[in-house]
Parts: sequence; structure tokens; C-alpha cells
Amino acid sequence: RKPTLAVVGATGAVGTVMLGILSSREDVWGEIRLIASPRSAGRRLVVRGEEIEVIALSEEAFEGVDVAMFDVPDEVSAQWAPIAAAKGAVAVDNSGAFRMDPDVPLVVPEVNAHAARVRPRGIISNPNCTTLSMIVAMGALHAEFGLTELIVSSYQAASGAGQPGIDTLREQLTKVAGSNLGTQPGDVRRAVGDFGPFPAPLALNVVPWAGSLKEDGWSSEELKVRNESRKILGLPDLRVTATCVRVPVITTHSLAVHARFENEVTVERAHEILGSAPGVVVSDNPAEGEFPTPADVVGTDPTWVGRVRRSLDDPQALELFVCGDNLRKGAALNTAQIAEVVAAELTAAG
Ligand code: 2RA
Repeated sequence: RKPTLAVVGATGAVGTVMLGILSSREDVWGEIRLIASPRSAGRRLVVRGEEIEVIALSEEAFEGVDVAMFDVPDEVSAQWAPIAAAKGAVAVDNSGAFRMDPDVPLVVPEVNAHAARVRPRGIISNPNCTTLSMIVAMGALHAEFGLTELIVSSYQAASGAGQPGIDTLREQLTKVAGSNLGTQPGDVRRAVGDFGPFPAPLALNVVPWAGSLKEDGWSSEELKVRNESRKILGLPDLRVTATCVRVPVITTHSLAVHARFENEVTVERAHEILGSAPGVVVSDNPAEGEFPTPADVVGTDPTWVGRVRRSLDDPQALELFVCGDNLRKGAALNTAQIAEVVAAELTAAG
């Protein structure tokens, strides 16, 4: 029997992408059950070409479920993923609720698929989209050169803040289109009015903030990049510094990465490694204007890498520009890949 899958949060921004991904990947699932808040129950959504009615989140909804994916806010996952696990499902959670729990593996199948097998709480976590947008490329380089330090600046898309983020940016872009705004201090701020989930206007702007305020001026997002990179790579002492910035892009996070290694590196070898790494595509020919940009990467599955240079002042360091669709590899796709690893394990176990 093929395993039964539940998608919790089926109607959200990531859930919507998930249904498309489940419809296009090799079909390893028996029943697919769609679950959402009582407000969304009763809606009919299409997955694998079939219309399915969304049911309300409840304990009974997990009856007979083998794998339950959660694409919901932290507090909803914190409450319901353990309930799904207690009902016998393996919960694959895309929230921040369990990522740093030592009894919950944090999995990126291209980097540490083996970690998914040890899950004392019956929960597997999916990393944050910013970490995920670069970590497949970093894992491949680490396997060859031995990573010692990451200095990262992110350029994060509005959809990282969910559907309200997308809606806010679109509304702001409509308000500024065709205007001469962006020439006086505060003119964009006054014109757009509503900042939605962002602390400042996003249209015609960049905002050096994502997440919530933590100690000493760090944002939660910056700490996630550090802590999650360490856990996924199995390098608890890796030096990681991140500055997270929101940019007026709908979907696809970008990161400028300074990566330092144990030994000297060459661009040629880095190209070879990245070019043959599963899930990575190299687009690096600046003479022809070839490098990844969100507008070209959005809607695709791989991590795209370009602008690979050896640091001028450090032969052990590389500079790279990385783009990944934050709703696909950054969220739904990685969750689907983890779920497929579990499905293969369950199917093999009979
Ligand atoms: C963001 N990384 O982009 C967050 C969402 N998980 O806001």
C-alpha cells in the first residue's frame, strides 16, 4: 500500500505551491488529504488532477495518515505536529517550532538525508527558506573544501512573509507605478500607506530587516541562518554571520555569500563541484550577462549559483551569488523531498 499523506495548511502560500509540486513529481502517495483551518474547510482544491475537499484541522483528521506535512505558523505546528506524531504519522514541519530541538532532525535531502532516519519525536523539520536557498550549494562546497566560515547578506522576497507579503508588495507597486516617487525623503513612505508585514515600504526600497528582534540587535532570521546552517552541515562551531534584507521581489531569495574553507580554493574546481552537485545549477558568465536573478529563477527547483570568484585577499575564500525560489526549494519542494525520503523508508519496511 502506498502511504497516506496529509497536507496541513493546504490553502496558504506554501501549501498552494505544494499542491502543484505534488502534482508534478513522481507519485509515491496513496491518499492525499488536505487539511486547513476551519475557516478554509470545505474549499475544493486540485491535486494530481483531482478535486479534493479541504477538511478542518482536528485529531481525527490524522487518522490513518502516514506522513503529515505542516505549512502553518509556528504556534499551529507547535500544537499539532506532536498530535499527528502521536497518531502514528511522521510529521514533516516547515515552521520554526522544532528546528533547533536536538530530538528533531533538520533535513535537506541533498546534504543530510541520513538525518531523517533518526526522529525520536516523530517530527522532522524543514529549514527556513533563507538557509535553504543557499545550503545545497554550501553543502557541496563543504564536502570538497571543508567550510570554516560563512558571511552572508540576503536579498529576500516578499513572499517569505506569506500571502500578506505578496499582497502588500503588489499594492505598493500599484501605488508607486508611473509616479516620480523616490526622490524626496519619506515620499514613498507617505504614498504607500500600509506596510503590511514589513517595517518600512518595500516598493522602491530595500529594508534591512526580516523576522523579529532578538538580543543585541540581531533579527530572528539572521540567527536562523547561523543556527540552521550549523545543524544541517553538522558543524556546531561554524562561524556564520548574516545580514538579512528584504527587497521588492515577489518570490525567490538571493544571497551574496563569502565562504571560507580549510584549504585554498579555485574557481575552476568550485565550478566543477557545483556543476555536478544534485540540485545546483551554475550560471556564471558575466561577460555574456549570465548570472542568476530572481526574475529568471522564480518557479524553478534548483539552487542557482553565479558570480563565483576567489576572494582577492584570501585564497581560501570564495564569493558567490546564490538564488533559490523560496516557496519551492525554500519551502514546499524541500518538505516534499523529505516526505518522499520517509515514504521510501515506510514502503521498504512494508
Ligand atoms: C522570510 N524566511 O523570508 C522568512 C520566512 N520563513 O520572511
